[in-house]
Amino acid sequence: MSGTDWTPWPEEFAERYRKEGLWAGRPFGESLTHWAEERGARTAVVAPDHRWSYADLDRRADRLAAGLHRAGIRAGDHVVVQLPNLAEFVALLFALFRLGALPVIALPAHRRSEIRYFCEFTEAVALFVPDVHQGFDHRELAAEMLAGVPSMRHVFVAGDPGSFTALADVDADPVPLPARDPGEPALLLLSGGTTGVPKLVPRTHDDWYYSGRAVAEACDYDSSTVHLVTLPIAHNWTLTHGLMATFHAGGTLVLAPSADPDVAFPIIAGERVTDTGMVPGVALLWIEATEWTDDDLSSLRQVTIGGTKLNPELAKRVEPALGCRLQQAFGMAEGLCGFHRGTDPQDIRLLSQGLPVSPLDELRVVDSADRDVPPGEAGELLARGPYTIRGYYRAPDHNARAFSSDGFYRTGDVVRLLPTGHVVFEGRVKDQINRGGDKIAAEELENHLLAHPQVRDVAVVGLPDEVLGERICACVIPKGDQPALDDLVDFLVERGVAPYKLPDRLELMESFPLTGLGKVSKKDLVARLS
Ligand code: J2J
Repeated sequence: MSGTDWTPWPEEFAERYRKEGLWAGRPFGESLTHWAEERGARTAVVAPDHRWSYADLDRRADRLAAGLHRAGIRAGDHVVVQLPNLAEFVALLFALFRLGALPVIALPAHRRSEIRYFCEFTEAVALFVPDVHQGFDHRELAAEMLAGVPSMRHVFVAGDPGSFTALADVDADPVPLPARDPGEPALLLLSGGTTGVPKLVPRTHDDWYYSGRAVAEACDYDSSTVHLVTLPIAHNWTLTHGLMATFHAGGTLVLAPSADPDVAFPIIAGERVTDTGMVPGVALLWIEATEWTDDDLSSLRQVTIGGTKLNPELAKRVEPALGCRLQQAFGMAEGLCGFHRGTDPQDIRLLSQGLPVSPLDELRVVDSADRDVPPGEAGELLARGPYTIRGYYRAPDHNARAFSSDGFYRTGDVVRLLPTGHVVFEGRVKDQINRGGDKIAAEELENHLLAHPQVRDVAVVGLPDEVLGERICACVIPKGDQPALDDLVDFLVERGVAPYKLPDRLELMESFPLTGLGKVSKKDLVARLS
């Protein structure tokens, strides 16, 4: 990746992270080789498509890397990976790390609007998709990308490939590949986002490996850990807390196709799952399901809840219902994450969202003029540290706003710090909606809606919701005939917007309340509509 595409840590910070032993200086491809030598036959991945030992995974990653190399994919190429929870996703990730091709990790729910942007913006040469997932034929979308994106040359399909190449057939005898630089980006994650177009998060081998290790330590993972992933594996949270932390500890990663208790509970019983992560809405479903299920959940040691704030009343029900320890977690694709520790007392685990995982995480809580607030008071969280990025991919203008001049990431989250260092989430200053853990940038949705012929102006806000935390409300000043919610939803679907971004509610208005500076006051809109 070229020097203008991403922002490395200043040398004095990089040196300190190396000297303190946080950055291991080992690229991921090599880590897997090392794990396979050490652990051989131990089970690494269990998924609907395969059950692989560490040695199997290592072999498959090698053969896949060689097959992709034969197809013409090279170090420095960008590729877009949009795969659900399959073992092949894990092998592909390591194959790409070995090749030095940079994956953009898209969510299975993304559609034409997002995928096209990722492909064009990164000049991707390949797209990896499932055949049909949750009723959507990804091969049709891939055909559009191949026809419409000039850089795109290959489509690989997990499952029935149609006219494309089956991922399962990408297989060749391993070839020598040049060593990778662990200080360079290994993958591009998606930011939750606040802007008109999504932002990409470049994570290096060094920083991302370290975050996996730090999470494994915070969660007390060891070789007996069996971690179940029910959310999409493509989320930073599941990738770090699931994949990286579990592999770091030598445990087993179990990938489930869904968080539905009917699917997940028999897997917990069958695989003797010890740990899993979920958003609060799924926790509620699971708690309710324990009343009628007789699946054996006794192997669970800990469930981790995060992504959006867990209500303390729901938090209290978790341990009695699921029979295991509750841990809360917070984090962001940009890096910083926090988890509760085994030694944290119950009140801390019920009322805070976690403790940063690294001793070298630096947190500031500031007011609107960037001054530190008095200890214990709420303000915006700024973060810097060994696994928090210093800039988004190819976004110099946005970076100037999203990072302080001394390299702190402005999270847009309003928090308060307890004397123990635990973080309590209080709200948000960023223009984003958190719908059950799915993040929606209001501006992105507003841009789409402004293109609708019956929309003169629009403001998208999150309204409080008991189960999801927030729901999406589009406030519209109409032009001509008044649009209905279905009209707007159909329009967004037609434009290829991911289903999780579709508004739940429409409010028609004649004008918007304004702030003193003449901007739309979303705070007043939310207060008026809640
Ligand atoms: C309130 N808001 C939270 C929480 C994240 C671990 C856990 C989650 C993510 C994640 C992650 C929250 N309570 N417990 O990457 O490693 C909101 C904040 C944050 C944004 C980031 C991880 N946990 N949030 O959710 O990149 O607003 O990462 O800035 O998807 O989610 O979203 P995302």
